[in-house]
Amino acid sequence: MTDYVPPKVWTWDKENGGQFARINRPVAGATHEKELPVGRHPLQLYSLGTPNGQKVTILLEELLALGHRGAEYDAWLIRINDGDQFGSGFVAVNPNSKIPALLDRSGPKPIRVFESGAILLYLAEKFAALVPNEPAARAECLSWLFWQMGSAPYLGGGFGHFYAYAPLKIEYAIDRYAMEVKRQLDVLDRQLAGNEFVTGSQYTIADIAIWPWYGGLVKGQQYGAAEFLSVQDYRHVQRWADAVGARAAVKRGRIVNRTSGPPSEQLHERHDAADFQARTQDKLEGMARAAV
Ligand SMILES: N[C@@H](CCC(=O)N[C@@H](CS)C(=O)NCC(=O)O)C(=O)O
Repeated sequence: MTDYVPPKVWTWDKENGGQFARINRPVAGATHEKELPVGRHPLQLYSLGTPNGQKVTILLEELLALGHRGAEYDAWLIRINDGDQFGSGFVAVNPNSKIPALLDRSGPKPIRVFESGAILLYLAEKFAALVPNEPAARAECLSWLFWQMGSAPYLGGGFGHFYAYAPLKIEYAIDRYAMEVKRQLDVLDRQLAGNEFVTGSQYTIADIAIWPWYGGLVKGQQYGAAEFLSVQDYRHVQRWADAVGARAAVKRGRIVNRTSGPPSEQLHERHDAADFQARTQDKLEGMARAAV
């Protein structure tokens, strides 16, 4: 416990520390003028390979794998630690200044879409893929999609923040969010006990939304918290995480716009399907150089 007593009126303390202190601020809007680049494809994605960013690149790779050529995309890197999300061009696409943000330039007038859940639904509807049409199946899919959108802030903003990023370890906060994250994992584990994918036998945008967060968590890729949360206990989530992670489109999508992890799992920008191949080639040449 601390002896902090909140003042009558909160004021912005720029010195409050923490990993994201440099970019956090209590006001919205652009901080500087900066146009966004535009590539040759119908879809322009401005993002970063965090779990929220991965959702969209995985869906785009799945759509391309299904043969939807209209899903060709340019994925531009938005470095949030450098404040790119506060550039005027980005704010025009997402007034909330968070990745991912999408501009669909396939029609006469560009359409902007922000919020990862909205982008998933927009693209799934646009290509009539990976979201069921039948009312009951569609309701189930949207319920799990929005479950993820509502749950992620507890996992990332709550648990992840206080366990991994906060400048001090606060037992009360870590306990509160660890409890909620374990409850969410149990919700998912029970659902997956009787279902191959989250909503049944069909792989949908619900799986695509949930996998980068909870799949990553149970596979030990989030916050270094696998042991702390006993993630091995969620057997059905583990099985599902492996199955989704083995899909070729997921393997491609999860590395787009990534700037952390092993270099072989980072493709900073994607403008062509051949970029994945080129990255592998670079890696092989790098290994050959290292071996000389
Ligand atoms: N609810 C939003 C959350 C997006 C979000 O939190 N994005 C983070 C990266 S994962 C971000 O851009 N943060 C930059 C900032 O807060 O300034 C969504 O799902 O799209």
